[in-house]
Amino acid sequence: MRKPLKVALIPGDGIGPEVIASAQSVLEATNLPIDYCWLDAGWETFQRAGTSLPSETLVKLRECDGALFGAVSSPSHRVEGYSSPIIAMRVALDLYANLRPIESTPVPGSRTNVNLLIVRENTEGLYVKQERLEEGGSRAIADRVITQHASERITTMAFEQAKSRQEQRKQRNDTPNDALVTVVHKANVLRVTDGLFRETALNVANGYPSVPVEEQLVDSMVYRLILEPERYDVVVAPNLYGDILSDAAAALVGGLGLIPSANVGDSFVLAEPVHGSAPDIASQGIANPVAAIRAAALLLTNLGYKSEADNIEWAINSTLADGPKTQDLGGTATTDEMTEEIIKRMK
Ligand code: GGG
Repeated sequence: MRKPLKVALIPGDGIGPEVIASAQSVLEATNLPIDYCWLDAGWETFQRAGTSLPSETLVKLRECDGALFGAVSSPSHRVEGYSSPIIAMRVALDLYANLRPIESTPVPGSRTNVNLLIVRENTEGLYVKQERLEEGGSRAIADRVITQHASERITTMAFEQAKSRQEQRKQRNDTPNDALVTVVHKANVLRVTDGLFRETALNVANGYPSVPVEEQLVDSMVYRLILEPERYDVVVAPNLYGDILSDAAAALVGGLGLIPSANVGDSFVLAEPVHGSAPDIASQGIANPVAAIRAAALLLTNLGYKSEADNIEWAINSTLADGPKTQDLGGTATTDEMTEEIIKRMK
């Protein structure tokens, strides 16, 4: 018998606790042996404990096989001593790739034939948060760091994902079978930083002659993504571009309430919904749990439990097609009702 998985649950703020509770119920319904470890992080943790990421959280996280994070509401204004815990966790655990699958869903308004993966660099760019004020506060500067090392490993991840997606399509006899990696940058303006990202990415591409590659400026990428999302397969981008592109892409397939992500490193995975903490609907029991449940499925896939993950995905799509739906999808179901329906439909 396999030893139980140890999964950390970090609910965070706003709707985080509600959707993580749903994801845990679905994980329990898989009947996999899982030991859970509840950990603190977020704005509420900061208000209570004076830190948004207690050192105990990081110590315990490292003892787990993987983690599921809810959401955080970092304030938009500067608060002395506060910094975003999710960004700190990505850096501390070297979770250098943020994988965001965007697929057509059976809900009204979703575009058809969309099946793409956004591979977002997760540790640098503007998110190094090296900001300062000059000239008595009238000039604000942010350093934007791009390294060859991070650009190389994120692009390698993108090409490896493209190869494995191609293999899966072949096995399912899906058409079209074409892999494509789109490298997103703005090297025509940011010649040094995005220039290094572009050059490094295209060098990595040379090692994958069987996977076609193209490059796209980030502004035209947004335009083309909205015009013809079905032409994309794997999209790799520096940190902030990847973040913005994935919210835009979510809007094409039913909204942020449906989209999961996995922060992946060489030895750890932390999955989370792409959405934030939605404080306007927190504690009302009406949040859409699907993105968090999908994040749980992504976690299982990354931990080697693909058939359990596929079962969860199947039950979600079946529920989205003809089951009760939460308000963001035009229905009246509560978080619990939608979760229970998904569990009921799992095989
Ligand atoms: N589950 C993803 C999430 O919480 N997104 C919002 C986010 O990343 N915010 C950054 C922050 O508030 O620190």
